[in-house]
Amino acid sequence: MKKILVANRGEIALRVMRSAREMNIKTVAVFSEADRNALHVRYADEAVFIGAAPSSQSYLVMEKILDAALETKADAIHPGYGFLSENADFADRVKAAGLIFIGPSGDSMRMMGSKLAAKTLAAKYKIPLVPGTAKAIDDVNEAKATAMKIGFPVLIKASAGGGGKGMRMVQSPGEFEEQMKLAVSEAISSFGDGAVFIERYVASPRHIEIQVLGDSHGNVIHLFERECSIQRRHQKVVEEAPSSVLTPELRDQMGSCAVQVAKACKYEGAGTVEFLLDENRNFYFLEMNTRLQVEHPVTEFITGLDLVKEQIKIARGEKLSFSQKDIIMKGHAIEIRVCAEDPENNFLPDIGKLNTYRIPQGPGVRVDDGFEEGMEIPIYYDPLISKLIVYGKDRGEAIEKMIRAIDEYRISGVSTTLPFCRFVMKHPAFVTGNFDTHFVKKYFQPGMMANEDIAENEIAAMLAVKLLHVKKSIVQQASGYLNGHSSKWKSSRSEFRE
Ligand code: MV4
Repeated sequence: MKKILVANRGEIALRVMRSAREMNIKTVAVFSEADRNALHVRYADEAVFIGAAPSSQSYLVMEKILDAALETKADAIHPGYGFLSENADFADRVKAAGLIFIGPSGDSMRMMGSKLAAKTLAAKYKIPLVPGTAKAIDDVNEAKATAMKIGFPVLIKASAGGGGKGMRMVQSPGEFEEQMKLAVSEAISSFGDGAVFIERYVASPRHIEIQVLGDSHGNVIHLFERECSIQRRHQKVVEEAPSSVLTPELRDQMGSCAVQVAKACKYEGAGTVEFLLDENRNFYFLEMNTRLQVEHPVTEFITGLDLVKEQIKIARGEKLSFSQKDIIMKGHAIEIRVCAEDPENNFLPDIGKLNTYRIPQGPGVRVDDGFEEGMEIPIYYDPLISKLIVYGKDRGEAIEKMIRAIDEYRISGVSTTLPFCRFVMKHPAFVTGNFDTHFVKKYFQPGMMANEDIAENEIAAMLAVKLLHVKKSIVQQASGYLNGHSSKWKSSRSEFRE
């Protein structure tokens, strides 16, 4: 493999090119009209223009990417994440064009792209699944009877969905029929596939995923977990490894299940097996993501591996150079996503120019970004400016390092999620590790980030509402009182920890 075309943009395109360069492999960038001056274009050895700014006319057009690869005589394509990365037909077409797709086969992707097929496969290996239907439901009455057996609330999920898309909660039998009809028609219009299934609703889960690597010789290993419960509308905001709730035994069990899922679909490359963990630490397989994920750097920190290099070696047909027992995790890593969004305004994407852009540095700090000072954030793509990843000897040190790094970051010109991430790092529920996927909606409201003392007072006031059901006016009084007497409340705030 002498030349890789990277079919992506932004931080992930740069991330892939850096590893390729260290392996003495040439790189080709592709770029849209909006990315003429982008860093990934300047970093690559060659660059090919592929069309107008909207991704539907550039980064998503298979024909243009394939032509660019053939024209520059690249011998492989790395898809990054998003765009064409989980498109089974694209993987097949890359192969048919005589090129190497750095990722799993089209068949593995298709198998995991169908959540029902994935569940059926997992069931064969006795991997724990959330109680529910194992096949597509088409008869409403039968489905309703099943839902009654499972117990409400239930979730109706689209088989072709995933990542939270095409999910509907049903609270009671009376709503079932209507919700199911809506779910089916939504699945048809969004995915062209009306197959849906039902699952018991797990009320307060954690989202824990296992990183796996599989080679073309049938070897599969796992690289432990990433805790991704801090998310907003299915967009992860903070990711960390390891999870503070997994015991070594549970880690082994979940890891073995993930390896079995990957083996069952003959997985090649880097993949992620997603689980829900309930309050009693029961875990359930949800789905598999057949790409390198945004949050892969936390795994790189705790294992010392370079996942892109591993992907490239696997794509070259090499055997994994280690076995499960060689993989040791050490320390603690946390990643935050720095997005051009306004946390004070419902996380509305904010576009504009990065007037100031200075990144944090120092021991244990990694910034993966694709911008520099003076650049415009294009409106056409996702609002990720950078990923800030820190590594410490333990979770406490990693949190302290993250706060220090956030405070060093200087960005002006656009609003970012940095203050929100700082709020998370300081929140007692995060610090104690006592949180689930409802963290953001449970604890965050605009106005809480301005300064730490106020934020803590408002948390106290919010908890007071929850615990005592006191009237709003009293809480406002309390909040006013608290703002003037923060030290008193700070000293006793441990009482408010969940
Ligand atoms: C669930 C669930 C509760 N019960 N399934 C959302 C993403 C997709 N991968 C599956 N998701 C969920 N499935 C059952 N049976 C709750 C979620 C869920 C969620 C999962 C992980 C991380 C964040 C989430 C936010 C809302 C809902």
